[in-house]
Amino acid sequence: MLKLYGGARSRASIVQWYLEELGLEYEFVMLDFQAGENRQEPFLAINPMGKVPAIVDGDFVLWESGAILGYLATKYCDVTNIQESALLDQWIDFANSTLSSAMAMKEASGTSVPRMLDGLEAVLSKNEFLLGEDFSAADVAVGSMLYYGPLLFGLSLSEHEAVRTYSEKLQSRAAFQTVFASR
Ligand SMILES: N[C@@H](CCC(=O)N[C@@H](CS)C(=O)NCC(=O)O)C(=O)O
Repeated sequence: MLKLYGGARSRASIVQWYLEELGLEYEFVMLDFQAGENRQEPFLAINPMGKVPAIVDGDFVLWESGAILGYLATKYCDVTNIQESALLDQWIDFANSTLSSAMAMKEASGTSVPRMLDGLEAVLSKNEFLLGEDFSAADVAVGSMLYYGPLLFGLSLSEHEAVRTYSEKLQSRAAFQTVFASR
């Protein structure tokens, strides 16, 4: 069975949300950060960076939440089309690099994040989900940032109606509730 390594209130929730969406069986291995379990063996053999999330799927080991989302989508949603796969990567990179770092930096109160929300607003005014009509790993990646943004960085979605509605819709999904409501 696939093992997901995480900690209390960690980005492992992003991967766990997608595992729940896919209806996969998995074991959640909770590391005790206070005790430094993530910085010691045996976990360092799984992720030498000492960070979660990480997964072990059979004899395959992978870390970085974005890479894990891409792997799960490819493996369990039969993403065989190279362009669909590239679009997934595009949104996952946008969420985990561009949007995430802009939110975490002081510029969050400047123009960069509002401009990104404008871009999202344009996409979500036309499509229900980021890749069109169907929910995908792209929505997990971006939806997670839209959840963490207001919670951790004071991000406001009040001037972006389509983004706010999209975010609320994602957060009402059963799989999201299963993971985040208990945290
Ligand atoms: N870009 C990485 C970030 C991973 C990360 O920073 N994880 C944090 C928890 S949210 C962690 O493991 N921190 C423990 C530490 O650095 O000691 C990802 O998305 O997987």
